[in-house]
Amino acid sequence: MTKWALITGATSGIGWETSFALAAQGYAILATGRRYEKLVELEQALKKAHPQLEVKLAAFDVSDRFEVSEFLKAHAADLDQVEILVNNAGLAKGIEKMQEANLDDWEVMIDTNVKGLLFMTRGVIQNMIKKNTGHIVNLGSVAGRWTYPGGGVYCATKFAVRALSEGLRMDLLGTRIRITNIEPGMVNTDFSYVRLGDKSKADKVYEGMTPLEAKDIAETIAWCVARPPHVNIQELVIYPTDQAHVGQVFRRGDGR
Ligand code: NDP
Ligand code: 8X3
Repeated sequence: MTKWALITGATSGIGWETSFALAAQGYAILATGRRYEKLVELEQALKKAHPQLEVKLAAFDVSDRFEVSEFLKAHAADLDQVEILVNNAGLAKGIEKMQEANLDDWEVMIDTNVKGLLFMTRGVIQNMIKKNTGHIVNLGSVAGRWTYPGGGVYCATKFAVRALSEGLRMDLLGTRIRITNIEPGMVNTDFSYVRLGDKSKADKVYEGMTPLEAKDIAETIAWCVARPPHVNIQELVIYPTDQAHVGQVFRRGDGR
């Protein structure tokens, strides 16, 4: 029977690359995100790399409970075969201090990074329990372990991802379902552009240093998934070599 990997936020960055990494391991890909045209682009690229690959697409907003439930209904048969869920859809908005930040940005971050992850998890978990197999990979962040100025609410959402991953492992103990929380440092994707809304400001984030690439995280996810069934990589912090800590980045030209 075909095993499917359901990936949220597959239209860009880490989710896009994870689709290729899991396709290379033989998983059929159920790719989701809001931008349908990007999903179509992804499908074409995946099929070019793996002509026999089964790919399905679904465009919806993970933070919208109604849209998630429509997706779950429409794909009920596919969900029976989902072995891997990668809860990757997520974002940061703004870098303002909490006393000045935009309330809409807070809601978008909390709704997407926390509620979206919960809606998707709840949607697949019953089937995984029935089959007594499955692996949920959550995209946390180093921001889910350490806070930085101007990042309080984004960090809170990623602290929540860590707590939810831990809680799921506890509630699912005794099943064969694995839960992994991947916690990357700086990865060069659309993340900073989405956060800052300005290309030159986004480019500056990675200036003079070598960030991680989305492929680095995708390969890490694929490695976690490929461990034998009795091995669960619970949490994995992955920084670029040029980053020692959330607020400590080495930039060439720093005088060292
Ligand atoms: P990108 O901006 O490149 O990708 C984010 C993805 O999330 C897009 O595919 C986007 O798709 C999707 N997405 C955002 N909001 C929603 C929504 N409401 N419903 C459905 N899909 C949504 O960023 P990254 O690849 O870097 O980010 C992926 C994950 O990794 C995020 O959870 C992020 O917090 C985390 N992360 C990123 C780090 C980094 O430095 N880049 C470091 C640590 C963690 P679309 O717009 O089509 O909906
Ligand atoms: C993204 C990494 O350090 O920009 O989660 O918050 S950071």
